[in-house]
Amino acid sequence: MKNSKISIIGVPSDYGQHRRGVDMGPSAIRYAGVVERLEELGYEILDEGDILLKRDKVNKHEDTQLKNFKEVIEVSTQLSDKVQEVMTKGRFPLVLGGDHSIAIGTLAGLGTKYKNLGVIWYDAHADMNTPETSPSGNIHGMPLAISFGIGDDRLVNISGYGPKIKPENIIIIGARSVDPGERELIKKHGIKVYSMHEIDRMGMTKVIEETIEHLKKQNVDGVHLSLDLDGIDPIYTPGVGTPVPGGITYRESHLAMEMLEEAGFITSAEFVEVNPILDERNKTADVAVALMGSLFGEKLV
Ligand code: NNH
Ligand code: MN
Ligand code: MN
Ligand code: MN
Repeated sequence: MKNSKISIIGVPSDYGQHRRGVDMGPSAIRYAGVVERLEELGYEILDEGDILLKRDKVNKHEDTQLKNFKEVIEVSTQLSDKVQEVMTKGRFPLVLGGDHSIAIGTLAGLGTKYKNLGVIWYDAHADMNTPETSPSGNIHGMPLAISFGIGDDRLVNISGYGPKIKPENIIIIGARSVDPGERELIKKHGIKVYSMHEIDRMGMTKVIEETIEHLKKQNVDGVHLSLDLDGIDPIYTPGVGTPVPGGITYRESHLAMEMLEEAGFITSAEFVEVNPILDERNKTADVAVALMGSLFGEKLV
């Protein structure tokens, strides 16, 4: 990674979905040794601690059917500010979730600096539902659509502007559970998707080569990796709220991270959906940290 200074931002939010425990994700990832692992690679790590959440979960639906709407707005706004602060200090934002709704805040922060940001969405899901198409009312199924301008206006305009990213700069990798409304948005906006079919068929090497090529052609001024641990097969990462079988393997994921590191263009990252309550002996957090190792340049020899 070009930037040798990393700031870790914990976001213990479970507001974007209905299963408790994912709020303990940042703790589990710290326990799995993220700071030591990255320091070992020569980075200067600053753990910024966690975004403070008021735990008085009211669960009022107000004028929307979206779950914990007010809380998600609050977390997103705080996180956006924190990401901006970290970038002002010239540091690499490494965000630890928390459920994937936190990406709304991460991207809101990043978008203040990067006007043509590339986004790699490593996930079993497309996270492109809207209040109208969502099967669950869970905001963690919506952050990608929200960030390119589709969804509840108040979420689209977090930090006072929106959209944050362009659909042509998005690449989804690992999709295998896509809802009908999401499929329509993918078609309508021409979002680039490497589903499990393409990964099986082309191999991860080609998938990442094309990803890098595409983002370079788009002339992006930064690349954000948003990695949902459920993108990986639940054999390796069982501690997630919505596991989907038939996912990306451990080895393929390492290869992907290593190739992204070699490309040298990742400017921020987030690792989300680690839920230690659903996990087996912190396996999922361990995988998250191992993948961070590869993303930040760990080499065997
Ligand atoms: N698509 C479903 C929904 O909108 C599930 C989303 N779950 C995720 N997304 N974990 O990454 O509720
Ligand atoms: Mn997700
Ligand atoms: Mn997912
Ligand atoms: Mn490796």
